[in-house]
Amino acid sequence: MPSTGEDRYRAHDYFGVDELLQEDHILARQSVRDWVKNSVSPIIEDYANRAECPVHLFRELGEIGAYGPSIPAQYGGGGMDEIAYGIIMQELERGDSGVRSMASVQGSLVMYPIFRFGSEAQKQKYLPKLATGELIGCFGLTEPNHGSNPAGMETYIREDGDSYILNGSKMWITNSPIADLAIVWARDEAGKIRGMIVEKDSKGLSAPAIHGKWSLRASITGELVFEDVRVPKAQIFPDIEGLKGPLSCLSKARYGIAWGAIGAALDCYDSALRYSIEREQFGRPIGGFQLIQKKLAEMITEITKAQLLVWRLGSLANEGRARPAQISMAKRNNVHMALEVAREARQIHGGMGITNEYPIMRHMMNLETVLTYEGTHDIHLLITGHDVTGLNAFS
Ligand code: TGC
Ligand code: FAD
Repeated sequence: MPSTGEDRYRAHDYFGVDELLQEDHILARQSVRDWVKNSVSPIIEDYANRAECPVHLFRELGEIGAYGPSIPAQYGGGGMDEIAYGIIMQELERGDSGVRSMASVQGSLVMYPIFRFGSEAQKQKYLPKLATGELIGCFGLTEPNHGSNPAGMETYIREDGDSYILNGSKMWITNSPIADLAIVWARDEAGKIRGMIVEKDSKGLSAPAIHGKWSLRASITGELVFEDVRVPKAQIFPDIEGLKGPLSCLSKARYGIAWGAIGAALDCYDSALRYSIEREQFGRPIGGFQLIQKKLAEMITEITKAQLLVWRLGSLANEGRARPAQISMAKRNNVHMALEVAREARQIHGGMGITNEYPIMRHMMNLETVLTYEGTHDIHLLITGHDVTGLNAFS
């Protein structure tokens, strides 16, 4: 069995997907992997334990090009393809789902809508500073009474001269208490969903933190409360109306999560494999017992299937052919797979598996959120159900 460093990583590439990667994919993966090893892994258990967000990482994530890897370089993005974007998310989530969330929200839910739907002035003003992490953004879609069904949103805008007046609230918003700006989705007087960039110092805007999370503890989550917030018309996205706007952003982020979850699974698998060789019971390594081998064999089988799924999805995305329903299937499958791998890895570690000597419980708890946000496990199942039957379970 490969014993150290890169050998171990190669052992995780069971079907040789690496041979399908380009040089820039490998380079991006290596540089993010190195950064995670040096800047995330040594501190993350402590931050998660204290339920504190390592905010200093926002700038560093900008330096390694983790924000908007597939957004064109002229706007500060990485100018890379969708597979590079996925691989970067995988390596970040190998460190922690909350760190991957920092990058997902900034790149896919804040930079992407500005790039895709914003005016040229909005792009010039915000994208370069978001790309470096000088500005931090958040994405407000979910409301206290409308999670899985954002079409029911109650947050609204009404016209007032050169501005709109925004009222309502958003719930469970990653980064909101520390964000400089929020992408907010609200209904206009005609009932259409509009997107806008709301700056944090706007009068009437507050962003209280949500406390008491047992999951994604190194990520900060909060509300967005709007009380007669004046939003200049120049801050509205000119090029999009309707739920398609926010859902397109979700497609982008869900794609990254499908890759990212593999990183969490690999970290759990790697730890379990190593432990199974080192830990002896009944006079021999526990990895020699058939029941432990069954767990490990099933873990790497499921990881490999997930790798092949995102590889193909990435190829389709590069051709602009990845359908939302395919992205839903990959997000659902891969996150569930990672959670199952974490649970099996926890068992292989025995009692040690519940401690923060190992990353397993942190990944497992994080993945409970990942299973729910960006569309719950069951909502993605229903999206597949709709796709294959043509019958919509939502209406
Ligand atoms: P429906 O009628 O199906 O669609 C309305 C319009 O949107 C289009 N569309 C999409 N476009 C792009 N990507 C997608 N994934 C799309 N899904 C739908 C659709 O074609 C249609 O376009 P048009 O031109 O005909 O108007 O809408 P529905 O109201 O029936 O909703 C369906 C449903 C339930 C699947 C949708 O509402 C949904 O996905 N719900 C889940 C909500 C969700 O995922 N929320 C996530 C909030 S953000 C978050 O969690 C961030 S976590 C951040 C972190 O990483 O920390
Ligand atoms: P609900 O929609 O109330 O669902 C509750 C349960 O009912 C789920 O099991 C669901 O699957 C099930 N259910 C709902 N409808 C149906 C149906 N039709 N058929 C069968 N079952 C159904 N949102 C943002 O906008 N921005 C963010 O940055 C963001 N970050 C988040 C960070 C964290 C840590 C968390 C936990 C959430 C975040 N979210 C964010 C919100 C997230 O997207 C929602 O929690 C998620 O979409 C589910 O909504 P809900 O929690 O209101 O659950």
